[in-house]
Amino acid sequence: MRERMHKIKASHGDKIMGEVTVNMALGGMRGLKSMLWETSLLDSENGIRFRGYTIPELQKKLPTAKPNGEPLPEGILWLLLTGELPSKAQVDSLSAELSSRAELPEHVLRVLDALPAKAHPMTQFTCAIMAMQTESKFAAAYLSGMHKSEYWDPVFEDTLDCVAKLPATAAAIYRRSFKDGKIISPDPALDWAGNFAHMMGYGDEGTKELMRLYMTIHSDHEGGNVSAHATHLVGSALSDPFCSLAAGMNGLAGPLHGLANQEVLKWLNIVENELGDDLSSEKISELVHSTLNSGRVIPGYGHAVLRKTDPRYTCQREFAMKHLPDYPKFKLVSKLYEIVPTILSETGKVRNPWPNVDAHSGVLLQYYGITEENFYTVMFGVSRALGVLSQLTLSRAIGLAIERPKSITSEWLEEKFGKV
Ligand code: NMX
Ligand code: MLT
Repeated sequence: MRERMHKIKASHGDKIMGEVTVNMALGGMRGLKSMLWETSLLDSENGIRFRGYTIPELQKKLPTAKPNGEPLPEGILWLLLTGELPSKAQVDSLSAELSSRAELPEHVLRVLDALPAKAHPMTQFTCAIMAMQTESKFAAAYLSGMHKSEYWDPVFEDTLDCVAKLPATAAAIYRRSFKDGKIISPDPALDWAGNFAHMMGYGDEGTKELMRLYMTIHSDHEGGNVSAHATHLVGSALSDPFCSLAAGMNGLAGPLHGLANQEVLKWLNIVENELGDDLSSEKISELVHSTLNSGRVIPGYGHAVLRKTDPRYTCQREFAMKHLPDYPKFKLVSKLYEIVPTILSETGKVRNPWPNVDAHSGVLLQYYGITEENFYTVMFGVSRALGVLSQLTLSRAIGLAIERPKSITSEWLEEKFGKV
């Protein structure tokens, strides 16, 4: 990889990739091509491709736990890290490797216990990730004075350690916040996602299959989204993977990003209560307008890059049609899909009126009994770690530089382009 990167730099280093407008600087850098992200690429029309593969392709090509089942997320971790599709034996070996690294340092649970059980699960999650930082092999190796060409190796070790420990961490948060607080030990015979469901207290096959799909599709969404970019930025200062991931997770906790899945459920519950049995288009339109008129967004709709329905929404819809076609909350989600895009388009300002991943995920979890929506972003975060930490390993392998873009002031703009 390094050799290829040197060649790309030597051959194309001074080529121009695009232009930077004032709107980009003022508008969240939308569309600005300015970072390298190898693990996935987002197309505005067709959605995410993980190392070139679409979600439907991966549902066919990645090893599964059962015949015609959902992909095992260990498979996507392998793919993101190596660029190659793994065999079932390789996925099983990675499952075993993660399982051997899964035990939590005892103090992580004590850190969690120091927080009130009603602290938001995302707050607990980032605190627990920071508590695990004591175990960072990269931080220890850096302190002992390693050569920069070797950074990737302990970053890779930390990546595996962290990914291995996140399900138990998240499950501990779930159990202390919403259940009896008793920790459920992992089942060494289970895969990474199946074990996550099991440790949360859900032993049935349906929840395990949903967890496998959920963990696969939320793993990566190219580099510019807030959680990926934050992880990347902090990692570029050679902060270790635990510090970097915690930064990303604090970004994921924002309602315009990962917390949207929680917000969707809260909003769906309000809509459901208001509607009663009346699923009429008129009544739903009224409620959508009332949310917009109160200066709030419709959670789960819109996207900074996508301009069509998110394929992650579509595959969850297909899962619902297969496993829970008559579930009333699924029917409501489907009805909203018919109505919301037209209303958002009519505002004349929403660039993408279509649903994103978060518009669907909560309803599937509700069906299987995971009804505590404040926990949903933690599940998103466990999955997102697969992508952002894989890229962090690759970033250190190819020696990407510390991030330091140039900022400007409004006076600078006026001096350059004219006083307004
Ligand atoms: N409901 C109402 N207004 C919206 C929505 C929406 N779902 N989406 C965009 N807009 C508004 C947006 O607030 C902005 O208004 P204003 O000019 O008054 O500030 C205007 O439309 C133009 O925004 P866009 O350029 O279309 O969207 P942008 O790229 O700035 O933001 C999101 C993208 C995803 C932040 C935005 O669509 C949104 O807030 N959606 C709802 C929250 C959500 O579902 N987030 C989850 C994203 C996926 N994820 O998991 O991270
Ligand atoms: C994501 O999965 O990160 C979201 O869809 C947000 C984004 O890509 O900007």
